[in-house]
Amino acid sequence: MIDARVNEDRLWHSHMVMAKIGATPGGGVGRLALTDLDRDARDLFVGWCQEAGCRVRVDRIGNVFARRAGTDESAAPVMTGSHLDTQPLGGRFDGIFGVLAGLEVVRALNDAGIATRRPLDVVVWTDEEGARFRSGVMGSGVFRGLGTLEDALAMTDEAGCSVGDELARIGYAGPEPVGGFPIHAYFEAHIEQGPVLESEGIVIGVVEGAQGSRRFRVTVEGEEGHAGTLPMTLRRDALLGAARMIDAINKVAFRHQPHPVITAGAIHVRPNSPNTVPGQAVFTIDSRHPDAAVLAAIDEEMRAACAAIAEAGGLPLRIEQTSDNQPVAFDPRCIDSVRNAATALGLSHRDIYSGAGHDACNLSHVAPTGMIFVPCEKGISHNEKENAKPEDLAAGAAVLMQVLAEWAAS
Ligand code: HGY
Ligand code: MN
Ligand code: MN
Repeated sequence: MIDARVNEDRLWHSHMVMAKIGATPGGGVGRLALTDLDRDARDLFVGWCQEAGCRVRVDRIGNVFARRAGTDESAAPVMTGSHLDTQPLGGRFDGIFGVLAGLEVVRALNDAGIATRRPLDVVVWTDEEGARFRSGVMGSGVFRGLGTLEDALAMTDEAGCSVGDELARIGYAGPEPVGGFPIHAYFEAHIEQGPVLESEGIVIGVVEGAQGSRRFRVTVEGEEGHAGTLPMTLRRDALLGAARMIDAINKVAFRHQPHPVITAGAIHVRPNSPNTVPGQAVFTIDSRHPDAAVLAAIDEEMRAACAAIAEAGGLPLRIEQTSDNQPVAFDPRCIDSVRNAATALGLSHRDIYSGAGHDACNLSHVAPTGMIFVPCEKGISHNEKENAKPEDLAAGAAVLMQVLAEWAAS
């Protein structure tokens, strides 16, 4: 064990200062990727890291790397991090804890005057949530070679703003190539975003892996018409069709045991007027399951269900898959490191599987990867009420410090 101590108050205070950027009336945070608010959060993080003696570099997809030098600068770095972008009505800890826990490790090692052989990188990955640009885990995805940099830079939001233009506008279109360098190990600390740890009174989740997820954009074409004069029998109502499809995919989820989680989270209607029969509806599907084969089978069932409704209603249908994240199993050596660190620190812990996706899922394709979970209140996340305890965040950061130090010495 290294003789350094995490500062609980400093870690909590950093969260509260960061939470002011994009604070929402309901006590949460709304900080969409590559907005001015995301820029302000990145700038705050970069300033803190520079104060802590880190050298900061930015790659071409906007990933930010704050490096604490090691005694052997030629050695492949040990890496930690997460994301600072949030859901539109998100919380103060999802992603942010992983970034600030990494910074706290740097600060605590500095306080203790401890040098590591390997450099330590604390990373902010671009657009993990995919709430604005619809893919999700974008920065870490390009970093590991999932999709091309050009395609990611060309992605646009609903207003037609591209990732490339927004990166340039906020000053985070970095010069560094994306990925392509060796990483000795990657560890990410994150709130569980589920109820298990809190309900069992356990502080540390030793994360074994994460379920797979696929996202789709479904476009249903109908025909605009007058709400007062177009007879019900002559309508091609795109929103009604979409509603029936959403109900059908929800039923697909319950047909599979243990059923997956399928969500239609966003919808847009054209022209979106109370007295015009909708001519077009576009909605998203987020489908997840721990088993890749079941995920694929669910995909087929959903497509068939939507096609049957489209056929019956005379509603031309287009289903585009916008992401495909396979289930991942983290490296057993990293899982053991997390479990051993929790044990050495005398912290209650249990193995756990992640229902949420994380940047660590991408990093697991290019480095030995592990994750550390801490409880969040009632398991609530992607919600302004998301909350965590200072002592749990500190415990997670302490485990993170031990595993990073272990791997930085190996
Ligand atoms: O959606 C997810 O799983 C992550 O919280 N972005
Ligand atoms: Mn997250
Ligand atoms: Mn999230």
